[in-house]
Amino acid sequence: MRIDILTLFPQMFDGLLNCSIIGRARERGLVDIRLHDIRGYTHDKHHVVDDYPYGGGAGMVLKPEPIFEAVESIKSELGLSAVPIILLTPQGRLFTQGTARELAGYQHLILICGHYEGVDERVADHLVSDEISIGDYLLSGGEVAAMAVMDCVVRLLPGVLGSEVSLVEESHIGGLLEYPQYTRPPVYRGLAAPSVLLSGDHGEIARWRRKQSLLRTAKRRPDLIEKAVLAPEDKILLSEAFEIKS
Ligand code: 6GU
Repeated sequence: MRIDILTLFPQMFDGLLNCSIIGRARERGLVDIRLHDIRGYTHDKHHVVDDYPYGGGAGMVLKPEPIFEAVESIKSELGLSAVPIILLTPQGRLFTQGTARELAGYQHLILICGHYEGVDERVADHLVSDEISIGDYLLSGGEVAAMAVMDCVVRLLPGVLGSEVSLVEESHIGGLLEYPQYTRPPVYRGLAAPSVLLSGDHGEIARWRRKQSLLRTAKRRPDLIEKAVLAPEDKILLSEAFEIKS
């Protein structure tokens, strides 16, 4: 996959691009990530990228010209292939694991990081194919959101993770929160890991984990429990737990 990122702050991506999963995926040629400084597509002496909002009000708005020209330059380099052009903005549709899976199916993505009070709406209306937000809170710019989207997408690309890890991600968890994990030592500062995990009884371990996932999800994320596909045993388990507690 190739990912082109348009940003006013390309240096913000240095760490992410060179470490961990993304760093390794790039080294192995599984993803080609290119940064473009929006300022490089201005033509005036001072490389101005923003201007006052029409109609007045606080803050500055990103001008359309450098963004249109940057996207057109990337597209002309690539020929006619259909590529999603995604604007990262708090006004976008909410990014989920489903969105990540959808985006991982493309050969190429273009991500545009918004900044200041916003981006001239003609970019959203006539240049981009999608607008994405990563959640209901305000970041100072789209860069952190672009990094989150890119991280989620890259780890789904074939060959980036071991196959056993990706299978767990897709099927086992199934819309529930993860169960708690423990490792050695068995007792740390008097705190024991759950004995069932050291029992060697794989059936018991699987039941314990399922129960932990269900209870933790019901408690912390009732919105996810409502959407989850639950087996009859899951429902019995949940109703018992909540009868005892209430
Ligand atoms: Cl994509 N941008 C900004 N500025 N804030 C956000 C966001 C994006 N997603 C959540 N908050």
